[in-house]
Amino acid sequence: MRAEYNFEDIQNQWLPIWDEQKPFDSSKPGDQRPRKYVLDMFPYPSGDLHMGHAEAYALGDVISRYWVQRGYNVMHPIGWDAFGLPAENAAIKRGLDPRDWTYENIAQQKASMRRYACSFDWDRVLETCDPLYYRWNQWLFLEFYKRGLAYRKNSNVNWCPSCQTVLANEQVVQGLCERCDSQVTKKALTQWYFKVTDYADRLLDDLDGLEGNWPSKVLSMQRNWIGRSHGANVDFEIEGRAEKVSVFTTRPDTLYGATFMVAAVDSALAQELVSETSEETQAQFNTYLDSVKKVNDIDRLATDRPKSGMDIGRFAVNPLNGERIPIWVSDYVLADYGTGSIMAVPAHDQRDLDFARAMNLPVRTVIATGEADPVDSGIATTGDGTLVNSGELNGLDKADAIARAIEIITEKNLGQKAKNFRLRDWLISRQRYWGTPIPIIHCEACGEVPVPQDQLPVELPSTKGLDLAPKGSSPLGAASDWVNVPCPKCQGPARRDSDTMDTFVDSSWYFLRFLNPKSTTEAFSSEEAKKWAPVDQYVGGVTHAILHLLYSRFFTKVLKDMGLIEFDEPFTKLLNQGMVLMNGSAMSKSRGNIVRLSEQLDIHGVDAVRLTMAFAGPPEDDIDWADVSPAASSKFLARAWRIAKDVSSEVGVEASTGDAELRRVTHSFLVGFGEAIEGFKFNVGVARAMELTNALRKAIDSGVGPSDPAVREGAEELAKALSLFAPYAAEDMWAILGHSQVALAEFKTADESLLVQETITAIAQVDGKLRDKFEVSVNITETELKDLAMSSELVRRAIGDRELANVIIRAPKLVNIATK
Ligand code: ANZ
Ligand code: ZN
Repeated sequence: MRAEYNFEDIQNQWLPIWDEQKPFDSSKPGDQRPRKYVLDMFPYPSGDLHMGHAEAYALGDVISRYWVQRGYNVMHPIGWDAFGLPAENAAIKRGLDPRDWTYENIAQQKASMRRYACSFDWDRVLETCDPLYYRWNQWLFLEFYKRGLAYRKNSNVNWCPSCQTVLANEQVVQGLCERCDSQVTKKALTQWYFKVTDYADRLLDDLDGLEGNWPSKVLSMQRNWIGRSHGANVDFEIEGRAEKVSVFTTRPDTLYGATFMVAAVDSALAQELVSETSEETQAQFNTYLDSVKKVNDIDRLATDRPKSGMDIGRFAVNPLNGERIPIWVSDYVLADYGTGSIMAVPAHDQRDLDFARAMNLPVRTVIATGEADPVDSGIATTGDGTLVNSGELNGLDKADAIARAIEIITEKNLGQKAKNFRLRDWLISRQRYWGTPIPIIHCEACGEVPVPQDQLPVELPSTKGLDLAPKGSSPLGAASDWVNVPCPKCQGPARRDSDTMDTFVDSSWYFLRFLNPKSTTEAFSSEEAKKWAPVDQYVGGVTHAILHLLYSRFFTKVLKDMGLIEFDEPFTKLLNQGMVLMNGSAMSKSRGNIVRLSEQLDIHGVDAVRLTMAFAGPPEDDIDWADVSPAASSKFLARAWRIAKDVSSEVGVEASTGDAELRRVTHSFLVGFGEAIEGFKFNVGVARAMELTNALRKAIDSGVGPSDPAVREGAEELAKALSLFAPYAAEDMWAILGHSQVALAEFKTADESLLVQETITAIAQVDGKLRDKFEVSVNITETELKDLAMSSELVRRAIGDRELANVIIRAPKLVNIATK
């Protein structure tokens, strides 16, 4: 046995033993333990593990290990989100195959995870770039296609000129490409979409069921992203046009206040309306349209942007009051939201008011809200009030007027109740190599033909002879042997679709693939899903709070409708860990503040780094590595380790004969520790373990002594608890205490009878007279006792309005108050 705590020796001893023992194997035949599924968001193999991974996996491990030690069969798998641009860009830069780059990084990360003692089930592993995995992306795509949930359309899409690929709305951050920060532009392209909007209502409504189990911030981000609004579509007649134009409004109550109409400048309607105007107007329109194409949607909607637009000289007729209003085109109305045109009510809508003021258009108040006049103040009034200037709506309040207006337009066939979502369909095709090929063949005679099942997977061709550099169309298009195939239907010449799928497709269902990751006959087993899914606890960064979670939720609902699973939501509970910072800012090469994990592990050891991550604060907070002390963690671990060394009683000695006070400390530790971990207060859990360590040290060094059975009991529970944070030290302590495999050692159940604290009667005197009595714990502090006395009605009455001269406290028995 080693004489001193030495993390390096301990790591070297236990790592190979664990590799053989496989304590986290979750598919042992006949395993009767209840099941739990704990999942960490899988990493992108961009290089070796960094401090961020170290935090995420340390925290995920606390939860996973905890439930194992509470007697559960925990499934805790790991995989790699292995497709995507960084591999491809690295490959282009260094002339490598993206496969080699990716698998080298995976091997490196895997080795680091093992060393880091992640409690993964190493028999449940996947890589999304493996044809064994992505063939099921293709299968799912075709299932979606059958159901009309995968479709192709031509539209103006976000285009990154530098990555030379389309981007989903979600990948455009403040007008810039999420990956390379270039200004994103619009381009008309035919692309593949998943019809997420079919599920918008369910995606929104089911969030209510996650309340309390997901961070409320994430729930509200999801809600905003889906963005449902209720209102009406109202039909306006257009002079000189047979069909009416429908506008979406959330405020049909303000119909009488509509003083002009605005069509999105880039809408089909605008094109059509302008085509019947003078050449001069058309030329002016085209110039304006060209300038707008450079602006992205977010900027277009910004209220603080100067308004632009033009009067196209045509007129609409208000369906309620027959008023003739001019039609304008502008960029502040979006072509693909609602109907692409609006009725403008400048008195009660700020953007309309800004526009009216800029263009000198009339403003008419139709609801008296008591706010300042919008014409004078420049601020639209949006509050509740009484309808005015509004014919049959006059006198109603806002809510009643909305309801009444909808009734009227419905009765008169002028429109109907409507709702709209901010959520758009998900653009999934990418013009890049390193992704899942879209399993469709284009035939001139037959059109889109799905690749037959027995020809899946459509594997990526080799990169030999392919130029991967971005050029606006997929590099796969140039792989002529691969791309030219006979049509599966008519055998005529046809071409494979050369786009690949957005990698968010890969991560939308991977949690199900872990159920049987090597299956060649199905995407996942519905039988296994009944046993394990949904994921009980999901752990990962808040950066994935919108898209990844939304898409996984969408897939889950589709899979349920396909009859493959029985639940609606993939992740029952969600924990978002914070980030690891250095000196107040995110680590980055340009700042030169990167802390290397491998270096930290070399200096402090795995356990100290993991413990530091857990102890730094609540998991959702950021950790500043400059403010924490892995050296102190290491010192603490040495202290705890020495407790195990000092225990001198026999293994299996009866604890009940041990020191009663120490037993009370250990058993109340068990309660407090469990509560802390289950409530995600891992830092509190560590603090409790430190308290137990101190109590044990004191007991060993004082009268109780190292041979007392209560010392062994405490030391054993301490080793089990530390196993969550510092698995190496804990395993070593556990071995010193005469056992093996601490990772599977279940916590003792706290003995209630030991928890009752002794109480005593305390008295409060005022000027020598007994005034009140309290039942208090023998451990009550002076302040607690004083507060108790001072809040007593009887004591306060006895003091009256006299000033206090002196208060003497003798905890736990006496408070003596003297007045002047
Ligand atoms: C008249 C009105 C009066 C409006 C009023 C608001 C206040 P949300 O809540 O985001 O759904 N709108 C409709 N389609 C639009 C488009 N394609 N681009 C830009 N704006 C559009 O907003 C719905 C409101 O935004 C609609 O209700 C419409 O203006 C505008 F006192 O109609 B409202
Ligand atoms: Zn054909």
